[in-house]
Amino acid sequence: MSTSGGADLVIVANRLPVDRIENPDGSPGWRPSPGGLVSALEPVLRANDGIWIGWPGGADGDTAPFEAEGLDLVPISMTPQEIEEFYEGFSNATLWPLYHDVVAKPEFHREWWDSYVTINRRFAERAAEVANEAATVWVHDYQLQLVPAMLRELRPDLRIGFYLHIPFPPAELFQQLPWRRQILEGLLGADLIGFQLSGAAQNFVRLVRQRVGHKTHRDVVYLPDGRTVRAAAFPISIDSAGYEELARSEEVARRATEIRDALGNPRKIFLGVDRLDYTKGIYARLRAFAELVADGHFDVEDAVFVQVATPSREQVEQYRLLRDDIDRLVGRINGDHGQIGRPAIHYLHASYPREEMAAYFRAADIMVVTPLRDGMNLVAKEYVACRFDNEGALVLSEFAGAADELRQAWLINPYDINGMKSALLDAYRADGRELTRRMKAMRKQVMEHDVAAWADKFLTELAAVRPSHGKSVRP
Ligand code: GDG
Repeated sequence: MSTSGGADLVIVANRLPVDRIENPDGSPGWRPSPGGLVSALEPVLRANDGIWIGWPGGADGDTAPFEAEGLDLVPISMTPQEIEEFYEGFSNATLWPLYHDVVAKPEFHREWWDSYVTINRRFAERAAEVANEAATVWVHDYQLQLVPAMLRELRPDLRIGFYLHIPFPPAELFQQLPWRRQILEGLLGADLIGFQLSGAAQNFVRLVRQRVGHKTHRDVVYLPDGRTVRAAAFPISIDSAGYEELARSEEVARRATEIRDALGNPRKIFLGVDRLDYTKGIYARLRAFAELVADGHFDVEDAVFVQVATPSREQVEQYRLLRDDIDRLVGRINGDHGQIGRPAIHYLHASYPREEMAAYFRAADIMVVTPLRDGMNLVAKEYVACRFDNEGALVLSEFAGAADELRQAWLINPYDINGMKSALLDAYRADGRELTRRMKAMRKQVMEHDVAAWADKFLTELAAVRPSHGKSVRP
């Protein structure tokens, strides 16, 4: 933040990039939350007197800006009722399922919508206060789709970008939303709207033409006031070199060996790593594996499945139901196929440090990523980045954004259990040459397109939409 208290670059995201912790002396403190977004944006934030606006989690009312890990942070507070209606409700029980192919039924409640508007306004007003004249504001994700238009109204001098991390649904599904027009108009407040895939950008442009009636040509929307908005794909990535470096470390190598030993050194280890979310296809994946065991293709000496499911959105009913379903399925599979001290599925409902995840990636022979729908899926890319040995197989859903880039994975339709079973078997049986051929090609893609390149491309193209408007951000 400059001495005037303003910033030339403002990131607006639902969450701040830090987690609350308790210091050894019992005082409260902050720790940077793990994730590529923070590490990608940190250098740009530093170079541009940047500020990050977000919710710190929890329901305290503190709104004073603070510094943590050298980042200038501006907290947005929410009451318990707002958390319930805006976050658990409209964001995670309306928009999340609607944008993921309606794999769960979205709930539409007018009070939730009212709360969504209130909170979006709170973020927009705060951004309007802290942004310098002609600054760049980059708004993130589905929780904040109204912020671009609200902010533009308050501060027409700003350059505004928006990035959607999750899929943008086809018109046929988006149409269900009672507030569809408001969402489209909210997004159109931005100069550039980024999506994971070009199909999502096309869905958006088509909806704007049909529902709002604006003129469009290819990826550009022409507004009646003469302004243009571009909607394009910017597939997100990871800190690829950072993951590779971690995977190469001795501690991670040692821990990977320890993990294999603890699992009884089976011939092959299958691995799943996901937030415990119904979009991730965990249930069908475990069933496919269990059927392969039941069919006699392998027993617990040959193969085990490790599923790490990170706790997520535990206040939302659908997530509690999913947890019960998975608990029951794992219990049944292990009851049917496990041996004393050797379950078929090792199920960990917990979250681990990055180093531990890298050790799992190194220990696993077959990474199984089978979402029913996923914007990108970073886990698939992290696995690839960790396999500097050019070994390891990736089984990947066609419905993850990552499938567009990782063409050499064993691609599957997660709704087709038999197809999934044969892909798991093929990956299990593949010889070293085949694995290396595929992994090398995927590594080229992931190592050459990292998250820093993603952020750089988005900010460069944001500046190019209306070159004479707004200051330039230093990449
Ligand atoms: C959304 C979109 C899009 C998971 N468990 C642990 C842990 N993780 C990390 C993974 C990965 C991240 O969390 C999850 O990212 P994904 O991309 O797989 O999925 P979402 O959380 O749904 O993310 C998605 C993404 O946004 C980015 O735009 O790709 O499509 O849905 O980095 O490694 N990390 C640690 N411990 C865990 O236990 N440290």
